[in-house]
Amino acid sequence: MKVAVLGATGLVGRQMLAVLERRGFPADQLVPLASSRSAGRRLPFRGQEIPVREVCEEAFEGVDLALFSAGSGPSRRWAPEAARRGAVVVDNSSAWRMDPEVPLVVPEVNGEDARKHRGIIANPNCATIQALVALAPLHREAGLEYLSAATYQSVSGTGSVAVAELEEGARAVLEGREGTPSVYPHPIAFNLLPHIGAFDDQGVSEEEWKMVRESRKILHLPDLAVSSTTVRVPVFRGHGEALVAQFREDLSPERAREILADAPGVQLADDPARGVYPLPREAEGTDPVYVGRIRRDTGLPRALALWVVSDNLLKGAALNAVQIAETLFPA
Ligand code: 11C
Repeated sequence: MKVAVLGATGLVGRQMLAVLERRGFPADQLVPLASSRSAGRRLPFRGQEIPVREVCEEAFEGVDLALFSAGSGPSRRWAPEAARRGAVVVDNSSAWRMDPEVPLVVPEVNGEDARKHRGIIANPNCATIQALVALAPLHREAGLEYLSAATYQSVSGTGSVAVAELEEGARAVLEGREGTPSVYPHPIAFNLLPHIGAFDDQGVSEEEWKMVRESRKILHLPDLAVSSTTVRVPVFRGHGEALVAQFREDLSPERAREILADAPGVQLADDPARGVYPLPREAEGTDPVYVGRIRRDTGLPRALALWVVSDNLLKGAALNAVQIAETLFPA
């Protein structure tokens, strides 16, 4: 089997290679692809250094699986081309997510949707994935009616330039210098930016709409009520989310813990009296969606509050994409 990775030199692309290798994905040949800027670089895979090729139409010839993480523009340009040549594309950008012909898949939640693909499958936004891995098992038990999500999203969600901006910004503050932000509209170090993606004329950000629309599509709940405020925080890796979920049936925190203890992809970290709750620095580099601080919501009836953390580059991106591919190409 021939596997191409477009955007292979980016933060997520490099994780895709690492996850393919770590999980023993049955690839006979790997073709890392990128723009002309990165072509010629070499990337490690299974003990070898594989040269990165510039993406072009012919690069998809004979490819069975193409993992894309190069942004929406390249995805719009190349995904139909790769699919036309017979590849299944798992695309990590937002380009195809809301296309009714394209399944949007979190394997633990709606893995069966992947089989309905017509050549392209969309990988959801990181913040949506981790919320739904935690909520879907509770929804199956009690029927989700309303979700409120306040997110705390790390700078690696923006890319390596933002990671460098946080590093340099933190150094600048500690040395008493003025930092000059270029990626974000304000300094991110020692700050909180309630601004991820552009705002619409109602004041809702693109990231907030992703939480709303993607959750509805993945859960097959087109009318689900979702409120969201998405915030960029000065953390390198790992997104946190404060969720309030209201259900049709009453669901106790004890029952929710029982369900989540056996839920695929979930790791409970819920003993707050002993200081045990999910933390981005503990989640970094690991696969699970960590769930803790499970309690009855103090404001709404039949509602639970939860704190959910996961590595946005792994379950939020590369790992979920490879898991989708595994459902179609089992080892
Ligand atoms: C962030 N969630 O943390 C974004 C990154 O639609 O896949 C991924 C953007 C997307 O900024």
